Amino acid sequence: MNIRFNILALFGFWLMLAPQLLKAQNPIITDVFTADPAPIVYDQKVYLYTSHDTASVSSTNYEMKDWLVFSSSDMVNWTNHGPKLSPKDFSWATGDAYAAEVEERDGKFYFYVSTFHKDDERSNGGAAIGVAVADSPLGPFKDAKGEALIYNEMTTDNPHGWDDIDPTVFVDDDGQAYMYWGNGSLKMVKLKDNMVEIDGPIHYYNPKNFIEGPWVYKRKDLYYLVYASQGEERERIEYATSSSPEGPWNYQEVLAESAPNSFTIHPGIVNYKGKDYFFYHNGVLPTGGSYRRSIAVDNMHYNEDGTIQKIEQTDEGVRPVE
Ligand code: FUB
Repeated sequence: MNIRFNILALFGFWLMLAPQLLKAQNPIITDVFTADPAPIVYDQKVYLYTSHDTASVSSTNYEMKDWLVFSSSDMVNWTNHGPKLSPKDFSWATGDAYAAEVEERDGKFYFYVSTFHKDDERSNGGAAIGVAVADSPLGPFKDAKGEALIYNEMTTDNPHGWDDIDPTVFVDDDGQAYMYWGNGSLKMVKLKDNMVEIDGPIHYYNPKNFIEGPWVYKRKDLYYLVYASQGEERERIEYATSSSPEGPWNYQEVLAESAPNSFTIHPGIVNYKGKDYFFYHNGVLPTGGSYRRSIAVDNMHYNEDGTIQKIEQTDEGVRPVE
């Protein structure tokens, strides 16, 4: 009787502790190849918007047809909601579905995407940014403008045709929205309250070693610009801070080293239930690589002065959140 009771008690104790002992595995998504993580927290869940790598093993370029959405309540178990948007949903677009990000405002979800413009009367082609909108984080998303928000001819500081990629949108406490993006240089423009029109001129910045993939957010009174940068052989992540969303941006340091088996790395940051998380992608899944990437997540820690401790990229990932 006593022995049986003790065994049952031990089993109950183990069941209670198990969630704390368990960890996710990195990469967190293993059934498809995903890249360019863009997490948001909404209604007690993390929604993770991702690029979708479909290139063959022998391919030497991207093949990216749509954007996927995943969600989780514990940062460990992720539900795949499938493709929710594609360049085909924008009448003016053609080509690949590069990095995207979703921003919620007043119950609407704005899906900012980088893709490519058709050669037409508005643009001669090249990378462009569009925005779709929905009433739910899972869509259905529809082109909010019927035309690109940013196209190649609108930015003049870089001659290459793919400099208008990787949008990230940040809404400050006073309600002003800012969009940042770029490859080769960082660009910023204010958005109107409707989130689908630009408001004023485009500003240009050259953060140290900047390549692409900006992620901008505010913590306490400090603004953070985290970005993919020129590493030794592959991209890595560096960051800068500012007392204003308009800069100037003060360079800090390398935040994450290059990701294994992937030329690119791309940041996505959230605070969920009091903990800070750093999403990125690598190429470590079987048959993975620079065009067959996979998303991982690790813990992020701030120092007292607001600087961020270097990210440790782990195989184990993070512990489940209750
Ligand atoms: O995924 C395509 C491109 O690779 C993204 O737009 C960049 O940030 C890099 O991750």
